[in-house]
Amino acid sequence: MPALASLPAAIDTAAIAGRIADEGYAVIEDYVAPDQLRRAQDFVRTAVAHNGGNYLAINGAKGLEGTFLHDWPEDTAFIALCRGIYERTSGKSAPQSPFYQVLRCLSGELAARHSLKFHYDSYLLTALIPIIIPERGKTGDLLIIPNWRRLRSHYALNFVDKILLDNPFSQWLLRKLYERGYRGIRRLKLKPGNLYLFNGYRSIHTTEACDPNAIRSTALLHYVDPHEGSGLKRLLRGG
Ligand SMILES: O=C(O)CCC(=O)C(=O)O
Ligand SMILES: [Fe+2]
Repeated sequence: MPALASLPAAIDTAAIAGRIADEGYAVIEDYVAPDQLRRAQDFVRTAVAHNGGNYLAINGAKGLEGTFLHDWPEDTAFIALCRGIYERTSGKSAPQSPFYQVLRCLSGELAARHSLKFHYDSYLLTALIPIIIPERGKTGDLLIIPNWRRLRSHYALNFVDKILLDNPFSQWLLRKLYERGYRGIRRLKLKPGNLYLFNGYRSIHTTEACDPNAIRSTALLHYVDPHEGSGLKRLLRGG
């Protein structure tokens, strides 16, 4: 089965990389075919219902059989797209690294705990496909301060960045800025089936809160960990 909607023959990865650099993100509208999207939505609704209406996350493709999410990390067109963006952005040839995949389903009381946590991703490129987005009330927009930091040459510097961001004061400050409508924090209204691409490693970002009785689900593929070979990283993560 064709996993995703077929792309225009000559998808312009240079233009997409340019948009990510200049505007902070790029969108490919209706990337997922409608029937594939519906199947993934059914999967999420069932999974959340089995979990008592509560938050859940699935790492990797296992368990996602029968939905496009299962085939997505192996999809040739999608891999070519990410490799192209990576090469245009970094000027280097893309490594043979696998994607790190997560399916997030925010729902129920635990949803709040997984919202408004500003962070950097460990991987350079983040590809996000919204599966279900609430249409009313708090819609769980993506908040992003694009391309806020550079790629760090050493894991130690990256680690310091993360500590500077992941502490109560910085989180409080960012939430205040967000509440006051600070313009540096962009707000992306997400549409199911679109593909959103941004530099997750370089951009401070998070999910806005959404109503606990709604479901907000996104599928993420993270591409290229620049500190993969770091001994310090292995040491700090215990192996
Ligand atoms: O679900 C989203 O909109 C973003 C999630 C995210 O940033 C992450 O899982 O790293
Ligand atoms: Fe993230």
